[in-house]
Amino acid sequence: MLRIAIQAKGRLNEQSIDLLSEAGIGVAESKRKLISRADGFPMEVLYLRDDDIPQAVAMGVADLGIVGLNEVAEKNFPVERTMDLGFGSCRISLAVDRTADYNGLDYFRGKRVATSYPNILARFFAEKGIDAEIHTIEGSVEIAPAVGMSDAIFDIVSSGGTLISNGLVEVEKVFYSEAVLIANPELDEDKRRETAQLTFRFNSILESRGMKYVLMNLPQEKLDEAITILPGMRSPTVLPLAQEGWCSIHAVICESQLWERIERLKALGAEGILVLTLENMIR
Ligand code: PRT
Ligand code: ZN
Repeated sequence: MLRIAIQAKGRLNEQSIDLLSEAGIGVAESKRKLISRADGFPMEVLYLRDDDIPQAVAMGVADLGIVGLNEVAEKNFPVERTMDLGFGSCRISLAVDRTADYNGLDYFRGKRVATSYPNILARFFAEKGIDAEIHTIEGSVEIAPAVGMSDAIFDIVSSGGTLISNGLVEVEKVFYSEAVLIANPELDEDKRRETAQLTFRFNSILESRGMKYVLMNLPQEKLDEAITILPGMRSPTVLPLAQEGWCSIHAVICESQLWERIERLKALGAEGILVLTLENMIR
């Protein structure tokens, strides 16, 4: 039986539980428990602080983990990055006071930079040949320059709102992160098979995101033209209608192309167009 570590509370908790649940795996939301048994899959769920997940997976306390790539890269424990999960996107950036005269990376020479990601920052500065003082602080990194603790910060940025409200400006985007599925590198054969079942479900969920299932009625004589407009997993499905000369056509369309395709199909005479949300796409 697999044991997966997820964040007990915080930004990745809810989306981790949602992804498991979409994959047919029921997970208790009780945040007071350390561990619980999942429904619908041979799995136990371990609720941890995100900082502890890479180590728990490296040590085999958990077989799998869902955690930000930033934590994996910072901690540098030996774990396999099995799959990118498409949520929790952010970047870790260098930011300086809005009024600073920033002129490129050389600005940081001899400067004090506050961060909760000293290893990622040290690797970046070493690669660029910049000699700076890295100050590790745990929380509220963004206030460090205002209270005189540092000249700059290296912190997670998502919308950029936190930087602006602290009078800072993002000057270098260093590391891009999203939630990832990590695995202990020494899983036995049974656990590898179960992990493959899990990633198969996750992949079909991620692939279906942004896809729509479209049904419409179309005059039979326009069918060939409609097929050139509609993609499909193989080709669109076409069914006869009781009314002579008409057919029903079904296809999967990427959300970004949806309206453009529908306008072209309407121009061909398509009627009764239904657009449905796709839950899974199994190739
Ligand atoms: O208690 P525990 O240790 O488990 O949680 P935590 O407080 O350490 O982490 P948490 O829940 O804040 O974040 C978990 C993970 O979410 C991070 O490791 C990232 O992988 C991811 N993530 C995505 C973010 C953000 N977006 C984010 N915006 N983590 C933090 N932030 C913070 C950031 O530190 C800054 O203070 O949000 C602020 C910036 O946001 P904007 O939108 O104002 O730019
Ligand atoms: Zn944390």
